Amino acid sequence: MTPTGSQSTIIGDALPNIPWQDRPANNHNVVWRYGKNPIIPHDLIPSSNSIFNSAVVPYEDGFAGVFRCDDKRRVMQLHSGKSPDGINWTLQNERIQWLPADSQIEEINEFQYGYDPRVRWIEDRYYVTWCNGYYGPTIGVGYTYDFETFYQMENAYLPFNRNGVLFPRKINGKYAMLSRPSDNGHTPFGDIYYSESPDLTHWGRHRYVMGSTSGWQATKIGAGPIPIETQEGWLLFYHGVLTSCNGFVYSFGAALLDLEQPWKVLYRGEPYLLAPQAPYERTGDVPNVAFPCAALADAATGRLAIYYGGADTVVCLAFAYVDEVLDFIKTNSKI
Ligand code: BMA
Repeated sequence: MTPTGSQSTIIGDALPNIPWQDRPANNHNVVWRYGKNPIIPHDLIPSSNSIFNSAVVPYEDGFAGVFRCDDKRRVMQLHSGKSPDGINWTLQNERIQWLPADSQIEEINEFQYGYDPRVRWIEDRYYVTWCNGYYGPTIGVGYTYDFETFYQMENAYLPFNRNGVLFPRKINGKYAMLSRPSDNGHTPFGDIYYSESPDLTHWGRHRYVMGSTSGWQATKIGAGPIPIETQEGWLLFYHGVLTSCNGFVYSFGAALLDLEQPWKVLYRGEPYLLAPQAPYERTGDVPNVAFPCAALADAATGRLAIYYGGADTVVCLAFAYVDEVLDFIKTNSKI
């Protein structure tokens, strides 16, 4: 495969400082790993047992993010971080203390746990969604302007739900989110749904998007990074899970969703794009997990940098060209 030229189908901003490493000459995969993975070790900050499944965005001259840091009690926490280059990170040792966005939020603002964040600039601020403990997992919603002070809004849904992923802009005048209704345990099922909201508080008009199928995505699936807008549709990286005789195995692949009606799946790649095969994906607190929560995109070159958790222990980075991902989805789709 040859690198894409200077044009790409991404609708969005150029990101000249996107972290990047060319595909090694002997690598023929559409998605390839950063040679110095993992980029964040499990003990980057003194308070953490493990750091993984985290979300980053361009911020000022560099990058910022919200990180899943399980603490040494093994409680799942969210921490803020910043980086000049998207690879070397400084994380706050203390967890994010969510402030109620308004007085009605105070009664749900008792933080139980938070994990698997997603972050995106939408209109005038950085919105964060995460799996929020409220008598079981549901989708927390909040925002920040500076990655120092964070405000919590209403939970989007009733428990139980996970993998709440906002679209980067309103669609047909409404905010839009993917999510994965679930149960209170290690859910052995799971399909992706679409919901819309006039105000990021009241969510409805729920639509089925797609479900588990076979092979690497036989047990359950869930949206990964914020969908990337392209001229051909929304590019969605998502994780898929299979149940082996040794437990769940988390890989990721991609699908293309209709721009105006994103619950309509245009193409869906049958093979995975990345499966847990590197040592840091195979070995850790939860073996055999590659779990993407963020992707940076450079509209000028079509370069993508995908951030994913390795084995529920470390943060890893992988790269791809958007046009090659789209080709892969289209030529390997049964839809
Ligand atoms: C899911 C979530 C993810 C985790 C995965 C594998 O239910 O907890 O954060 O990566 O399990 O353990």
